[in-house]
This record gives sequence, structure tokens and C-alpha cells, in this order.
Amino acid sequence: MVKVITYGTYDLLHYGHIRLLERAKALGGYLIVGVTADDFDKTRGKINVQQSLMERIEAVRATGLADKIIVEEYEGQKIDDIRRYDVDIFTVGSDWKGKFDYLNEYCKVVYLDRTEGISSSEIRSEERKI
Ligand code: C2G
Repeated sequence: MVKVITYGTYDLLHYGHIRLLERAKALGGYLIVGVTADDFDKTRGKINVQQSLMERIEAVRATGLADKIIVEEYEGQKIDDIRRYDVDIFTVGSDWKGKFDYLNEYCKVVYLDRTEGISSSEIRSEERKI
């Protein structure tokens, strides 16, 4: 079976995330989702994540699209995961286009079109207005 891996924060899970996960799953059949640990997000400049790691994992689990959920904790983990789980395809939204080309050495890299008009940051700022 073709194994696909994708990563993300999935804060306040929304339609854009779900569409990404649906298309990621459709690329293969077995989908591994890496959810970012809070400390890892801080190191990459994501400082205003609203939900805890457990809440974000539960939201991804609730979609029913992930066959396996792992936690992404450090820079460089993607290469380790691709090797550990014998991954065939790495995929992520097109907002990252080009950024993960280096993974082509380990598996196929696919950028899926980002869903326009929705983002966790927008939802967070809407919350502040209420
Ligand atoms: N996404 C999307 N459309 C949106 C918003 C997000 O397709 N409107 C996709 C992103 O491109 C990503 C996934 O949904 O593939 C998760 O998005 P985020 O939670 O914002 O996570 P991100 O910071 O993109 O983490 O190691 C982490 C990864 O590199 C990506």
C-alpha cells in the first residue's frame, strides 16, 4: 500500500485542513499525520496557537482520515519519519511550495493547492473580535 505522510499544527481545525487531509489520503491509501508539538511550533515562530497538542490531535483523529498520528518534535524529523515508516509520498499545502524539495531524495514530494479564504490565523483574529 502506498504510504503518505503530511504535517501540520491543525490549530482550530477547519475546512482547509480537512480538504488537505482528504487529498493527502487519496494520494495513497495509508495516511500518517504529524501534528506539531507546542515547543516545535515555538521554534518555527508559531507563538499564538490556541489549542493544546492533545486537542489538535483529537481534532485530526475525529476527521477519520488519519491511519496513524505522530507528533513532530524537532527539525529534521521528517527525514527520520520517512525512513522509519517507509513512506512513499510526502505532501503539504502549496503555501510551502519548494520548501520541502530536499525530501525528494527520500520519497516523492507533492504540493497540494492550498484552500483559499480560510486560515487558523483568521479564525483566531475573529475570535478576538467576539
Ligand atoms: N492548509 C491548506 N489550506 C488552508 C490552510 C492550511 O491547504 N487554507 C494546509 C497547509 O498547507 C498544511 C496543512 O493544511 O499542509 C496544515 O496547515 P497548518 O496547521 O497551518 O500547518 P503548517 O504550519 O502549514 O505546518 O512541519 C509542519 C508542516 O511543515 C506544515
